[in-house]
Amino acid sequence: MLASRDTPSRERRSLDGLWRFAPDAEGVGRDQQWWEGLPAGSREMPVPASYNDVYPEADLHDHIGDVWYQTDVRVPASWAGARIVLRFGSVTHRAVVWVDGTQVAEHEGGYTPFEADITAIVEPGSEHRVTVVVDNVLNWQSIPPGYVEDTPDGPRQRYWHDFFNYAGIHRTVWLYTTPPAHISDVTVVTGLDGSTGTVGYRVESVSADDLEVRVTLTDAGGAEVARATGSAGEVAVGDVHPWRPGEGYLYDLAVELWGDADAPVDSYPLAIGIRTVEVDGARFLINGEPFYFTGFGKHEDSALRGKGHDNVVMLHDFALMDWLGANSFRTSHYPYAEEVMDYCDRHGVVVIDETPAVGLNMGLGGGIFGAQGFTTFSEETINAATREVHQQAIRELVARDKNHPCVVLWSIANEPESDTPGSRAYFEPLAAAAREADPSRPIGFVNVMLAPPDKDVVSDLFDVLMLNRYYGWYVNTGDLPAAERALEAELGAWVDKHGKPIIMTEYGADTLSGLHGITPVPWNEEYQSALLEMSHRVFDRVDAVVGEQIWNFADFATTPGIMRVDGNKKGVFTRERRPKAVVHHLRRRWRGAS
Ligand code: BDP
Repeated sequence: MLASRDTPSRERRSLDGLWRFAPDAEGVGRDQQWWEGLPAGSREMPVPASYNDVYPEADLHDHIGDVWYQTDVRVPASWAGARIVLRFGSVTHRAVVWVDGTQVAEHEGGYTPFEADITAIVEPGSEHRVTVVVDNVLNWQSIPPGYVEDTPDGPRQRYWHDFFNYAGIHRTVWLYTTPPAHISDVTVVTGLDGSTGTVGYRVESVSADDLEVRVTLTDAGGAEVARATGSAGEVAVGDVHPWRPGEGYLYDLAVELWGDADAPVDSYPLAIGIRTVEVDGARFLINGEPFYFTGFGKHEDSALRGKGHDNVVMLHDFALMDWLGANSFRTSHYPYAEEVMDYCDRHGVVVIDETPAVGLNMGLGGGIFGAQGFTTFSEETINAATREVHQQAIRELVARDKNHPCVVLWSIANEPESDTPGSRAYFEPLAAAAREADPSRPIGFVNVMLAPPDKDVVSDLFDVLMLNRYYGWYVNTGDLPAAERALEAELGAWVDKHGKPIIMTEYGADTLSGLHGITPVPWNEEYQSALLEMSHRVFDRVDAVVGEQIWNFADFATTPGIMRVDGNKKGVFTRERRPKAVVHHLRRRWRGAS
């Protein structure tokens, strides 16, 4: 799916700002047709943002079910004759959208964009009402899954993942135009052969049978380096400047539809990076060279905004990662905002791009992260219908992010059950679907500690091993010598069994900022440093380890639990992005700082 862009043939208007807002605790809004007008007394809500932490009431923080957003927008008179589209960057977890009295869109899944062609409904020059009902319920057929328990005190949302169920309109809402005959999708796959780069492209368009597709590639200095005509083809770039980790060199692929006139009917600029990604034995290659991932598992999470995209938080986080020398991160545990992906393209930050499939594991947590006593994969729990939703989440992620050079690996799930026949049956078609959606990139899933090499039954379906391991924290707690031996032994067993590259996608220790001790003891800052230093010693001894991404970049909000102190504290920064002592070790290790 293309992002909305300003081009000579396209215009756009952001609908971000304060919308009218009404929680619908009784679930009556759909029957009462609240799209005709929200009930009296409705409040305001910023877009984009999570709604949970904006007002002080616990009821809204813990709301389950529908909330309604509404705004008015005047469609510019100058848009007469254009195709007009309403586009949402993400609405968590599902949405129905009306323009005035007409339903125009319905979308399942909280982290990928969707849009509606509203040309037939709106009149340029007039004002129109846009209404969105946002449903945050997690059920057995949602990704991520959950269920609502009826208790004597009312409903309670249960789920198996370790971050707060923030909801709302989390990303920018655009109203934009295209010409009636327009470019609807572009797919680019790049290659390198010595000093020559190749750019394979495919353009899809609508109502454009009589039009010619022209593509022109220019370098970062604006000089044309290649051109071609036709809806699919390949162009070669001599003396290519590849996109590299740490250096996000981008070319511009101008895609145009031409008729008889002396200007294109439609034009769409796509920033592309020319690079290759490949798994070779136990090595992960970018542009044919071994790449070692350093960085973090992150969250889209900050005070007040929750999961609402915020450019200040985004830039500050990237500045801190750069300060540490981190070259990569994983979009744990859902696709991040499109602005994030664009930033990574421009700056050469390497991304492991993950779907929202987290918490597909009823064996985890022993009651800590939620209710237990379920079978993960069964007719009544995670079933064929869930798999369809999961498959759609994979397709939508690839459709959105396929052209981003920063994305080097798809992660189709985090810590799912992966040691039972049911898990194999569940994942086999999904691995195939991911490969079909994008044959050009490696795929993987993130393996949980409960499924070590002698138990795991799905890793052979994937190209890399991504391992989350908590030696020294959840096991061998406080005993780092024992943790060191156990971690090294397990990594050795993975090497013997699979011989694939291993990326350590999580390891770490909850750490209360400001808590110090002469001796490293769990929860103090000295222990976080000691645990990470121990882990790094082990990684350095195992050749197949090609990456280390610490859990987590920053402390983040979770559901309440006896293992959580005002959230998960495994950040190397606090939630306010103040450093913990371990950052100095990381700067020395990743940046060579003294
Ligand atoms: C892993 C999860 C991650 C948790 C982390 C932890 O992938 O979401 O936050 O452990 O326990 O199970 O801190």
